[in-house]
Amino acid sequence: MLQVGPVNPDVQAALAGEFGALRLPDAPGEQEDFLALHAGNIRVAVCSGRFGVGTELMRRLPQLRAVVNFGVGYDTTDVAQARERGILVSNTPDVLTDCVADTALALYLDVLRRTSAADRYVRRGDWARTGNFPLAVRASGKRVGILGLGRIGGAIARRLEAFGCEIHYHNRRPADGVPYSYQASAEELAAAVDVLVVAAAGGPGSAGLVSARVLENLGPEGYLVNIARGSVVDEDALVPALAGGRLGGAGLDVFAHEPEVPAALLELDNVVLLPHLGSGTVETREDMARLTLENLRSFLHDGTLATPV
Ligand code: 8YV
Repeated sequence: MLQVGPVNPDVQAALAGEFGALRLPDAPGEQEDFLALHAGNIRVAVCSGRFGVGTELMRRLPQLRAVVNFGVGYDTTDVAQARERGILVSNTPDVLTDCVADTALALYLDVLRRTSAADRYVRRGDWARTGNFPLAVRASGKRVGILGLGRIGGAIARRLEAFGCEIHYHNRRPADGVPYSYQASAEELAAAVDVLVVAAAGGPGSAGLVSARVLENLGPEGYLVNIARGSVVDEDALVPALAGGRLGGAGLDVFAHEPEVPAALLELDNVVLLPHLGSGTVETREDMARLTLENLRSFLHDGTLATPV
């Protein structure tokens, strides 16, 4: 068994103890020797977050039969190759839906009502020095577009309904039985709403879906919230749009090159920046760890996964 990259502490403890997993060295220079020695014996890989079983690593593991991923997103693993070779892949759906949706709402409220910016204003002593904080934008009753109305997108939409928002969405195909307005493209979705919330899965199919044109359609009065993957947004277009006032603001939990955040964003007061903490609560991470280990034990027991992708 192989551990790829850092994983949650509970999973880590089980991997090192119960499963006696080997850890792939982080330094690329050391990986070569490690793989020369162990690659032929690896049947299961466990990974998380930014570190998956990508194209090259998967090619180097001829006996690989399962990839167990801590996290709902598995865009760092080469699922096309896995499918071709009959390698099973699991993730941790459902258990993190509420927390990630809560994070989207936190960003939504923060970027529109400017609570983090106002907090900085108080801490700087500006309230006493210069008077009241400038007025923010109303968060209730807005037109909101959900890009990717899956489990997490749906949970975000239900929360926004309670705020009296008018919900639009775009998926590849209209979803059955949802009461929201379908828009045929990301461009059309952005043109129809005040706030665009990105909840689409990452990976090659969604890369750059929030393009310069989408941002232009949102416009100077529009806002972007992203709790999905940085790759879904054209970050090279986003940063100058925010800096140049061509987009009203953004609440971002994810970035194209994590943990790097574009330096220009740090200077902007109309941007809320989080360090990819969407699922980051004690309870949810415990549930994710439990589900990861359930997948692992199930595979070792009878070759099946509890939550295959
Ligand atoms: C990370 C996430 O997996 O589930 C996902 O897809 O992005 C997160 O929950 C988590 O931060 C562990 O790295």
